[in-house]
Amino acid sequence: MAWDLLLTECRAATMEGAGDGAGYGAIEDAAIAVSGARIAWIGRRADLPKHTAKETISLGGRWVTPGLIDCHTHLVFGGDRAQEFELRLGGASYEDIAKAGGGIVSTVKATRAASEAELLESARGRLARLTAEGLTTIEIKSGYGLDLANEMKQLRVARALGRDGNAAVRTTCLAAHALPPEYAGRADAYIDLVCNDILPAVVAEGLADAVDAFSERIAFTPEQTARVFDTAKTLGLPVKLHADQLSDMGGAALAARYGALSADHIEYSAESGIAAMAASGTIAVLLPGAFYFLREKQVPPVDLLRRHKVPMAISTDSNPGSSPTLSLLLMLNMACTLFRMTPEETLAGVTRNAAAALGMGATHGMLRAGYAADLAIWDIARPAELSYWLGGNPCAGVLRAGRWVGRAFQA
Ligand code: DI6
Ligand code: FE
Repeated sequence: MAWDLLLTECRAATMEGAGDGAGYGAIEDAAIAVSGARIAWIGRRADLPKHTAKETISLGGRWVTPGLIDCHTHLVFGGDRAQEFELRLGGASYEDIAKAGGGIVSTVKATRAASEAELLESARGRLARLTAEGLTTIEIKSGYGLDLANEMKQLRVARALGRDGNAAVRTTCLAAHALPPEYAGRADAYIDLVCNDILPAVVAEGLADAVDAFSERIAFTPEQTARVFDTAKTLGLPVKLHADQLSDMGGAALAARYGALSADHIEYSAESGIAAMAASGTIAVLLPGAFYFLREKQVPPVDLLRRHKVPMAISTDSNPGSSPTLSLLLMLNMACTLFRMTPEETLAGVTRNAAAALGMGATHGMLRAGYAADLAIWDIARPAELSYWLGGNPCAGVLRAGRWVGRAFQA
């Protein structure tokens, strides 16, 4: 066998079977061979077949995991919402602020006012913070444009970030995120615009890999959401849903009815919705940053998800209003402390299950021959450390599609 790169003397958390209580799929004293953009071989070093490698690097016992995957972000936006944070600390609720014309709509104003170059520069800086922590794949949503030109602008910026090559970028059109001010009192007319104009144009330009919506009292009804999903299906795109974040809207069941890739947040989902997700293969995406930052009290139904065997993903929900974070590792810690998840579940949540939430489970999220050579290398003694530290960054190197994106260790 002729390989481009051979990594030896490492410990691999392959994540095979992980999240099902099978451990991290760990291989002690492992070797990992890369050819081109893919993993060519992985196993115990003692079992290495006869080979040549253009380069061999000893990792000195470091741990290797799949590159981390953040499967739910709103990374491209203008402005910030620090002032709204102060209002909330003074007693106003997230919903109060949204109803008073602030909230998402204030970020819409700032995003519309920003040029494409400005949005690209600010999002690029944020993405660099995430990739420094071992991220190799990210999903980025629109939803702060809320008209044809500005939704397209946000999605073009997300695609441009993908062309930078440091992370694989999956884009999601979230035009049904909030009601733009010019449609006040005319939500159905705005949904007409989304279905008749925005989604078809976005698909024609190849700008979206999926469609999302926010079904909530302060956003869109289940009926309006269903119209958006029907259009997505007609256009051939998979769907995802911001479901039951602030109240039980039957969102989990609605997402399942459309075979959604994921239902996200789901703090308030009922057991019938969780059972429907299990039947449709819909992934639960849990977002502890938003839970923490909004001081939410209702914990997502983790025990029900376990009982119904719904795979759980963890994500930053990185956005200026409800989860202004640029640390996926911090979300692992919060998922353990706030949601009582195990470190193994949370690591599966940012690898294998996050890949599934993006429809990428056949190529990403595990260390396996044939899978993408997306690897994160860690200065840790055991995988649980990834959810243990509150801040700090033990990432020692990142390989993405077989190329070094960062490498901070001496071979
Ligand atoms: N739920 C969220 O947590 C984000 N979007 C959504 O539908 C928040 C977006 C924001 O407040 O700007
Ligand atoms: Fe979100």
